[in-house]
Amino acid sequence: MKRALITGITGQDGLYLGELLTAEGYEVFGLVRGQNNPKIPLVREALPEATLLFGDLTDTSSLLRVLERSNPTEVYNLGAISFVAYSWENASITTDVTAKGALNLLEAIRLHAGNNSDGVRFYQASSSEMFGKAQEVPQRETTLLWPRSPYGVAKSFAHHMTINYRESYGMHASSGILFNHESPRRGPEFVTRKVSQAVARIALGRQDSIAMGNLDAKRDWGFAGDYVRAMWLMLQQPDADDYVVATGETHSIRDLLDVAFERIGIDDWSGYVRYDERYERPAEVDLLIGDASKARDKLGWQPTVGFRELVAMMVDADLDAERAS
Ligand code: NAP
Ligand code: F7E
Repeated sequence: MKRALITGITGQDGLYLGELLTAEGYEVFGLVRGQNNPKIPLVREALPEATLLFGDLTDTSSLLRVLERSNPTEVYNLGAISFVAYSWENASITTDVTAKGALNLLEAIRLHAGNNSDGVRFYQASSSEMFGKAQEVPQRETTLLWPRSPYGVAKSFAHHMTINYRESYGMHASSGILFNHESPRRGPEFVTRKVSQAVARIALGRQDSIAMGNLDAKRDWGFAGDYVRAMWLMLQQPDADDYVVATGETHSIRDLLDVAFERIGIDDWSGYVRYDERYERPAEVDLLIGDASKARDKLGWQPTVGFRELVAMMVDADLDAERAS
């Protein structure tokens, strides 16, 4: 039986990946931080067979202990401080977790596996945020990185460190450069979920308006359930590599508002959206659109959920959740 260790199992992608790996017959282990993590019941409900092990990406000895206990054949490093806006206010802890945490884990795997470090396959959750002030449209694996946030800088460090461990020690270490991916499990701080939750509450008369920042930024949004399959496919290849995972379509925040409000029968949302400069960022990423042709050709991966379907799925799920509350 294959054994997988997932860091960040309490997050959006960790839950979808855990479900995928369980369905593929893996024994799943998840790293969970904190002495009383409030998301444990959620993980236990979604992944009743997974074993949860306690540790923290900033604590290398805890990672060594978790590796010994799980003895994984595949390690997926999804753990990170992942909210870009937060990373300016908390640049140092973002660097400790999102950048150095990846190095801690790579080093722990090398120490744990000894001469057999190519026997443990490693996935690093890299991000389109590394492209930042995009130097090419669409962005591909070879596009110059120009991160615009402490989060993007931290992810760029972890991406290069993953490549370095592959080249230095022959580790089967792959980096997935994933563009924004969303779902009903998305954290409420991210723009898609913020909008789907607010729109559901507006439909039910429980909220009057939403306060938003820059409506002109454009993102390549896909469905998280599709994207975790790409992570898994990367680790099934004979050789480790780096892959862009994206839909190849881009939409503005205005488009997101159009589709979300349309779902509840409102064509003109201007009276429901307020501008609030607190949601502006010190430096913005204006346009992201990915070229995932390498993932399509080498992994046989392609997205199954389009933008309108994704937004409708999220609004519907939040309407159901609101009605049940
Ligand atoms: P998420 O929902 O924010 O989950 C992040 C996970 O990291 C949570 O499980 C969190 O645990 C864990 N974590 C935070 N600090 C940690 C620490 N010190 N030690 C161990 N674990 C820690 O993120 P996601 O959307 O699932 O994304 C998964 C990964 O892909 C992240 O690395 C993210 O940066 C990256 N990524 C995401 C996207 C996207 O669009 N979703 C795109 C590209 C890359 P707690 O629950 O305890 O906080
Ligand atoms: O912002 C604009 C904001 O926070 C998207 C993370 O998963 O994807 C995510 O990072 C855009 C930005 O995601 C609001 O300025 C306007 O331009 O949903 P977001 P993100 O920053 O793209 C990448 C790929 C990751 O790797 C990250 O981990 O929306 N925006 N008004 C707003 N954003 C938020 N959150 N809230 C607003 O009110």
